[in-house]
Amino acid sequence: MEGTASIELYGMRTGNCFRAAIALEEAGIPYLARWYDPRKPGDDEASYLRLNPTGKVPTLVDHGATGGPFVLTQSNAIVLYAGERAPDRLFSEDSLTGRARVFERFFYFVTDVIAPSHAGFYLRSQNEPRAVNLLTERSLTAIENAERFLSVGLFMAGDSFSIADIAALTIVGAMKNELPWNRLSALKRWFSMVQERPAIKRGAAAFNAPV
Ligand SMILES: N[C@@H](CCC(=O)N[C@@H](CS)C(=O)NCC(=O)O)C(=O)O
Repeated sequence: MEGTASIELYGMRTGNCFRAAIALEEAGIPYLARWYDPRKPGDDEASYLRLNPTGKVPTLVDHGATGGPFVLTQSNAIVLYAGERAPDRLFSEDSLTGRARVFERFFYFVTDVIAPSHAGFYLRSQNEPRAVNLLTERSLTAIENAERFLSVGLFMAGDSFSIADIAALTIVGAMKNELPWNRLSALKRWFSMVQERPAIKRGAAAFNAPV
């Protein structure tokens, strides 16, 4: 999102970076997407490592934060930061229990779906096919089990869009070719619906024309 951006988001075209960009878009927070590829860091490497010593993406820098520039280096922390700034848009419910449900579903996707999938991605590079298959199956089963969330509400945590949908969207998108869509009618309906959201389209394209 263009505008008076005091926020820079460094990243590239990966699920973790999309999640961060989509959260900023859905929250209506202006930011500047800055391309950084950890595998081809070039001359920017030293300055990037000062921001994020792991060398990974995404990294958010909020130049307008109280007390000076504020740096965040975990995609899901960036999602929560965006949510804190626009709770009505991203935490969906204002009741204690409604908000707890949003966090339950958000962490379901982060810990039970995204984490095993990322571990599997690493093990693929270590030539561990059996472990990769086990972890991939675990992620896919957890996505299939999310069908029940959608049988009682339009979105992952009820009838309003929330950070739970952002966490779900990026990993369902990444694993879409491996999912048994014929037995996931609610997930199919949800996936088509959320992909049409303008903020999601903008977030998914944030690193298409990098600065
Ligand atoms: N837990 C971190 C993971 C970040 C991460 O692994 N980023 C990948 C791209 S999706 C990366 O930068 N990989 C390059 C590398 O490991 O050198 C997050 O969610 O932000």
